[in-house]
Amino acid sequence: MKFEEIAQVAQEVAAYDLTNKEQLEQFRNLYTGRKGRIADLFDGIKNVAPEQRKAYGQELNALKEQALARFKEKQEELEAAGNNQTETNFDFTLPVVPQTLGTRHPLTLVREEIIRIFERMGFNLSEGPEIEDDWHNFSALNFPENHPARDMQDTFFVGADATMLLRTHTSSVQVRVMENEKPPIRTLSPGRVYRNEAISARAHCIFHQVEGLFIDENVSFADLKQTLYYFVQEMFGADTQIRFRPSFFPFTEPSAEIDISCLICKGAGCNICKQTGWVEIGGSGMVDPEVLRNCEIDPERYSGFAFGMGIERMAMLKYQIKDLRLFTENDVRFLRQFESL
Ligand code: 2U9
Repeated sequence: MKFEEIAQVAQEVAAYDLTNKEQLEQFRNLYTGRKGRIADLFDGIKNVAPEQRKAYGQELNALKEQALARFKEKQEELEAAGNNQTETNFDFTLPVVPQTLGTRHPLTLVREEIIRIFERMGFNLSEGPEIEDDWHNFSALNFPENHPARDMQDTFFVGADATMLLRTHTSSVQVRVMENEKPPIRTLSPGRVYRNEAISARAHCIFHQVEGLFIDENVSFADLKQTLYYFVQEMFGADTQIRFRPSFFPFTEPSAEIDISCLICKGAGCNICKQTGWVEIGGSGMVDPEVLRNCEIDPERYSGFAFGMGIERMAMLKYQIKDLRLFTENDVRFLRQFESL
């Protein structure tokens, strides 16, 4: 009977759930403590038949060892887990802190869209320095010595002798392309340009342009019109009208301003188009033979067209932005409204 009791307690000791400190304490009270079951069994030795006492004592000692070993093992495990505070105390049910994704700047979105459209027509991209010399920014482009753009009031000159300047248009990049490459040339040069202007809702001393240049044999004004017509349809939608108004630039002849039908009122007249139904997006023209000659391209063999458009202007029209300063203020309430990354 007594032997069966030892076996019974041994089973309980092996199966006892010991996953926390409270259970460990109960286990001690129930089995290994001074008033526990194992101590009771030791007390009961006097009732065991003398010839069985030795065997009984051995089995009881084995049970005691087993119970103490189990207690010690679990106690060490729980202590080790208790030292690793961060893991045990972390509340996995807490809501996560949301990860905020950035958005692309509206000028980047518009620039990339323009590039994609002209790439489909076979234009490549060209880049050049923002600090330029007089030749690439003015002289090669046929600006006369006394042209107002060469004035300090209009252009930022750099250095004590003012021989360098911050480019006033990306035409300087296209001059470099013409100097370095033979026609056919189809290139697009987007980039930052600088003009000495007071900052307002409509003007900034830093802004962005995209200019295009197409030089080959037999390039005509009809090619210019068709290229820009395709661009406007793709950029602003198939129901957008385009018109050309005669103009003058030193580097093109003939020259024309590019207008599109107002995106807001579709030509009916509104505040954006000042009731005219038309808004200007840039300028264009046939490259002046003198400019081709300056870049050592034979104007008897080659002709070409060029155009320039303001990226801010197109972004303002596309997204109905009324103040140019929003593009450079980095106010996230403004920036967050555009396409996320
Ligand atoms: C070369 C020869 C000719 C580029 C051109 C314009 C007309 C033009 C303005 C529009 C608004 C600049 O962003 S804006 O302020 N640009 O009106 N640009 S033709 O003509 C070139 C370029 C390079 C070698």
